[in-house]
Amino acid sequence: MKRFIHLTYFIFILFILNIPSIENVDRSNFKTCEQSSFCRRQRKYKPDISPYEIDLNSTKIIKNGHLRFLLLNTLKSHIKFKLEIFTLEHNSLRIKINELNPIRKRYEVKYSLVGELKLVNMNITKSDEKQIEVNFGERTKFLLNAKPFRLDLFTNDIFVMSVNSNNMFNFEYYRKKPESNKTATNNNNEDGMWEETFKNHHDSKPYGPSSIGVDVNFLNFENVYGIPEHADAFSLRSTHDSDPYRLFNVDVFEYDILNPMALYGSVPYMLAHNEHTTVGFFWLNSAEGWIDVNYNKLSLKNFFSTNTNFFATQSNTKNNEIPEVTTHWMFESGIFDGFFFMGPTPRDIFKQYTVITGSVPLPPLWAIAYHQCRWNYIDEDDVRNVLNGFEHHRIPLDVIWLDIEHTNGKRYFTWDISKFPNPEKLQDDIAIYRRKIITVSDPHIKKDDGYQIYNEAKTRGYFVKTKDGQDYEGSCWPGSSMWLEFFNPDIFKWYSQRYLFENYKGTTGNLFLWNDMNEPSVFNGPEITFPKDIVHYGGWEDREVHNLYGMLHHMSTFQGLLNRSNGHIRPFILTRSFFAGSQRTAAIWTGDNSAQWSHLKITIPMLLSLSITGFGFSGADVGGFFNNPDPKLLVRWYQMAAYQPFYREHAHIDTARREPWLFGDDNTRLIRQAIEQRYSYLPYWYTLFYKQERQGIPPMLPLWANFPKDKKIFKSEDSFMIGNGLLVYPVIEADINQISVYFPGENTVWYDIQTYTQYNGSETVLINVDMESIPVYQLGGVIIPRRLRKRRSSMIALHDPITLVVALDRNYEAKGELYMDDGYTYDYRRKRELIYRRFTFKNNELRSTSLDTTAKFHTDAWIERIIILGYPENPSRVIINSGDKQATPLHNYQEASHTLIIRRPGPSVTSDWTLSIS
Ligand code: NBV
Repeated sequence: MKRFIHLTYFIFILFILNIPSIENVDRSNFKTCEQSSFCRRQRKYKPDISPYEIDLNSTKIIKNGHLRFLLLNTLKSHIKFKLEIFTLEHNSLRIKINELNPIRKRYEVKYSLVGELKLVNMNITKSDEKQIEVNFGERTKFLLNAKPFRLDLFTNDIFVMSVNSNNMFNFEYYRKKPESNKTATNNNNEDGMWEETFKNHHDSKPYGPSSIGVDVNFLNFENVYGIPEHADAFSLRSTHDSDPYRLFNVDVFEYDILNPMALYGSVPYMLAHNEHTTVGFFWLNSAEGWIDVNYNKLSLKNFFSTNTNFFATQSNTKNNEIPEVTTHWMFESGIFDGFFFMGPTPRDIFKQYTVITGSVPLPPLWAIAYHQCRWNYIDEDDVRNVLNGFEHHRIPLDVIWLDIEHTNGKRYFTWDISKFPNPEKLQDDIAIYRRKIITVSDPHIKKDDGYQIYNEAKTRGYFVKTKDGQDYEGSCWPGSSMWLEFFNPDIFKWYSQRYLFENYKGTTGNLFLWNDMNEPSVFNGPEITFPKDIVHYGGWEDREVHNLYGMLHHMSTFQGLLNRSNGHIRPFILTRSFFAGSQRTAAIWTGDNSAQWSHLKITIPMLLSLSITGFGFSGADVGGFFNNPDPKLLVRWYQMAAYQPFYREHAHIDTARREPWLFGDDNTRLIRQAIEQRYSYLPYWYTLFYKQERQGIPPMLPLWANFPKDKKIFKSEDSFMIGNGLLVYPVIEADINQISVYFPGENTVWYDIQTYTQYNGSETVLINVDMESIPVYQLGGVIIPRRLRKRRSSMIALHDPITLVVALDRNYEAKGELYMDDGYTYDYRRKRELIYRRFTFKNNELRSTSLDTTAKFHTDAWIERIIILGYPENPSRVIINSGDKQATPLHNYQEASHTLIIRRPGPSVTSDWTLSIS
């Protein structure tokens, strides 16, 4: 019966969306740049000289670190803009441009920023009527040119970025609708300024044009990255022959890969990297955006002479030409609010962006372990059988998920009691191995007077309104639905309270949340989402705030989960839609991918783009959401995702069941091994997630983040790193028996984590692979903590002993860290109940010291094994000193692989100790 209902929905959706085939996305549901009138207008704007000029006589020093100027459009002299410059801590700069006296207030995003930004002093080193030059931060400066307006930015005296050097700054000020245009026709509608129709959807544009375009150019760079979410290359491709990259949160059914179409989330943040510097540009704007990317050569001859010396030091200043990436950013409304991160190192950039927008907080330990999901686990028996399957096949598992069918007719916060008569008991049973359950909660509310949430929200006027002030009604999974107005703080709070135990009946402290469809997805809306002219709280049109809706939804859910434990237990939420700042309260996944090798492959660039733009906790559906993976693809997916931050198997309701043991014993074993590898590295992952909270460094990194000078890897997207210690080259092609592995870095040495075979840096090696292989290498110089005992879940392994894998570099040295806490509460912050240890190997001694002496955490965990890779000879003696105790643990030396294994050295992970080898 359910199947039948589902099928009816499905056909209904195909009908509404006009989807002719279910194989691929129907692009006609989504606008091209040509069909989005502001993009069309901005894209063709390119005057020879920019009409925008700064009146330097207007310069006002508001305070040290904050300047204000008047910016004029010389073609429309009555329109004035204010340009503000803020020099921020950590080598960052903020530039805001807004109309001086707009006839309608323009929207400024506040939700992405964490608190007050700290200003630092600026030093005006030159100022005349043509330009001003200002030093700030560490060897960073900007040059503001008045006529025309142009901003040049320098890191370590090297010219890195410029704004409006291609004259594309174009600010559509708010204006009164001309009388003659009141009944707009094609002729007097000034290219879509006053209204616009897409398919059968009419956008009334009551306030007319309001878009902003600007060029931001990266000098001496050949690669730019970021601006997720797109199913595209990591090093962004030129859009010369395609549409620009689009940022507009939408639900794309069966998305295609390798194209710039918008997806579920948006982060208007781009990074550029070369062998000297990493820089970033973030335009805080929540409206629909488009970004063109072009790779050029810039002739120095045509460049203004004063700056030529800034290129002199650079290696590729050949033939008086330098590479340049020109980017053209276009947003439909809002203000120009640009942040420039001046680096110079990749780690500086991660810090700089996350100081502004926040970093991913340390998740509960179980959240970074393995998750089993499906649309849908049908009923309580099904859930129990799946859990038994994990027992029977000895596969570790931490979380089981329930999709929309667990509810009573897609009424979120309810249960279908015919299938889940006793959800609390189910959750208690799941908790035996400290496992968790996650239920889905979407933002559309079924229009049904018998549904309490609907009734209350309706009576209180809590739904999003149309331009005429009516409750906006659209269709989604439950049929006719309405959407909650999260922008209103009262509604935000009210929604968060729906998660309280007394309101969300049948739930226990063992249940966490999944927010889906929150772009939002509206089956019969324009581009499957809200009409742009609906009106949110405060009178803002969806046009202005569209990309924030999903973020507010999951932020409210986060608040709700936090309240359930009075702020004691770390929440976990997975969201599909996101914006800059979402990383503070939710993990994300890449939505409805497909069981194809090409989708397995694209996962790497997609997750890397997310990682470097703040989303260090992200993943893709293992196996592919749509369609059925063949066993090889499924196994390869498990193997790759074991080394990606969020690790969840998930599948569409119409796919064949896919639990790990359904593909024959060999494949079950391979999947088990992949998941076991994930569990064995959890102490390392957890330590990296802690560092991410503290320093903004994501656990999954592009190779260049660790080897910034190695030019061979600037475009790599077949491999990635976990922290600075593990290099992962997953097998992402069907039927191959060799892969080509490039080991980055000069003078580095790498160790295969299974065989301990050594490889040299800067070399490419053909590696033989079979279905068992997950090519992963540990960098010499790094110590990695692991847990090698096999357990049912991460949480019951919390106090298990640790194995240290010490990979020696060419100087026979190495270092690493271990972070531990209770795995689920905030006591690590409030009571400092944590352990943060440093391990250093040098001069034949391995030492464990505390990195945080104020911290305390009780654990019985001890060091049960130390594996030293690249040790040159069989030592005669190994002694360990811990406090006043001394021991001589057994050791074993493997000549062929130069591996020294020390068995049961015995110290507690909390104590200081020294291991001496002679
Ligand atoms: O809730 C059903 C699905 C969910 O399984 C998937 O992960 C989401 O991305 N949801 C989308 C709605 C329907 C998709 C066709």
